[in-house]
Amino acid sequence: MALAIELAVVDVGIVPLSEIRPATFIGKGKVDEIAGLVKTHEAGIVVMDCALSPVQQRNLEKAWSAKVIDRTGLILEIFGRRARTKEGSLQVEHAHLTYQKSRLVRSWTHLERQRGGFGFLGGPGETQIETDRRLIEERLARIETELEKVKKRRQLHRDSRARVPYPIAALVGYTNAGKSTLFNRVTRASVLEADMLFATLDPTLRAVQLPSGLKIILSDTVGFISDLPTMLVAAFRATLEEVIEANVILHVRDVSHEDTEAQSHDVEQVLRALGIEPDDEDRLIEVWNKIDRLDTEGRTRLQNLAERRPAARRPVLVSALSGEGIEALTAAIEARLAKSRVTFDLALDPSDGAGVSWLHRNTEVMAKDMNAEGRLAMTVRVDPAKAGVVKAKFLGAKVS
Ligand SMILES: Nc1nc2c(ncn2[C@@H]2O[C@H](COP(=O)(O)OP(=O)(O)OP(=O)(O)O)[C@@H](O)[C@H]2O)c(=O)[nH]1
Ligand SMILES: [Mg+2]
Repeated sequence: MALAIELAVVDVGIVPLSEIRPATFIGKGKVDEIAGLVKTHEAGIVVMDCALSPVQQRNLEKAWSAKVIDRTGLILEIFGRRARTKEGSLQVEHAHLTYQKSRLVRSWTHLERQRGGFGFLGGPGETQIETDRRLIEERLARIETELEKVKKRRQLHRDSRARVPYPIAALVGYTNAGKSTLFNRVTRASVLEADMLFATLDPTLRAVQLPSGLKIILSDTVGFISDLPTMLVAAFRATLEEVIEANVILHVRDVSHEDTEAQSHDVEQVLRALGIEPDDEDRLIEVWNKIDRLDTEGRTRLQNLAERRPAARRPVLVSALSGEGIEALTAAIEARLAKSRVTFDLALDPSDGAGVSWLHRNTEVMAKDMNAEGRLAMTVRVDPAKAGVVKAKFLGAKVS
């Protein structure tokens, strides 16, 4: 994760802990040892994969004369660099400030004693901590108002997209699983794809035409990670709204990763939190990615595992990098979408230009032909939600 924000890592170590020290998290001997390392390497930052209390962080910074950040701090830092849209940046800033605020509250007594009464910006009698807290709260309130506005605007976008007849397929998965690579492979577009964590922070949407001619909207999303700080889960829920509304969800897994099972489990937890049942075979497709990295034995093992699952829940083995298995994947998407879509066989008056163009705009036109009676026969497919409108507009339409 440190590499994800281009930090040059000079040393890595594991510190065995028998108990957590309230003052410094790790033991005195280790604190001294790391102080030596920081000095030798002239390191500016020490990253600790744990949750530090504000007091621990301050004590360690003092002992090492270096900046100390914990897991949440690092994730916030990465998110901050990756946010590309207005909403993304606002959400990250919101999470960051909430994090700071919680630290201010918890370190209240210490800070108050240290800086009490000397608040530069504060009114009479206001302590620094109160000023900091007030400033943070004001900024948080402003961000919330702005987020509301951005959200409303996005809802408008979504409403206009709801009028588009294309179904949505969303890519979800653990960070670095290969979602963006797969997105590119399928759309042949170019979005930021990189060997770094959280390369995609804001959802990316693209319309694609599947080999059968069916147009869908493919949505790339932010990667999941284990132990994501709760405040971030909340802040990033919004970026996953596309997923909640998707007709098909592709769960992309890096099956060449040693932790693939645990990662998959984490992703399923998040999906459940979003109200999506990971076992919903009508909506979910598991994509087992990076099979090019497996040896013959590993491949056979996975193929066997996949084949043991019932057909409706069988994962698709692919390599987003080499393109292997992509056809099977698009076929699986088609099959999944066809299940939930309603097909109509309509017979229109050939002079009904408005009707024909309405159908082209609002449905997926699968066939159009003049029939023996001189009527225009059209076969169209729509989302169940739209079936009523089609029926109402084209009375006498038969559902096939
Ligand atoms: N060998 C191999 N590498 C792959 C494959 N798919 C993706 N990668 C590599 O895995 C790394 C991560 O890929 P991304 O597509 O950025 O992953 P992501 O899931 O979008 O990651 P986040 O956006 O960070 O959540 C990149 O270096 C890709 O080149 C694959 O099928 N085979
Ligand atoms: Mg990505």
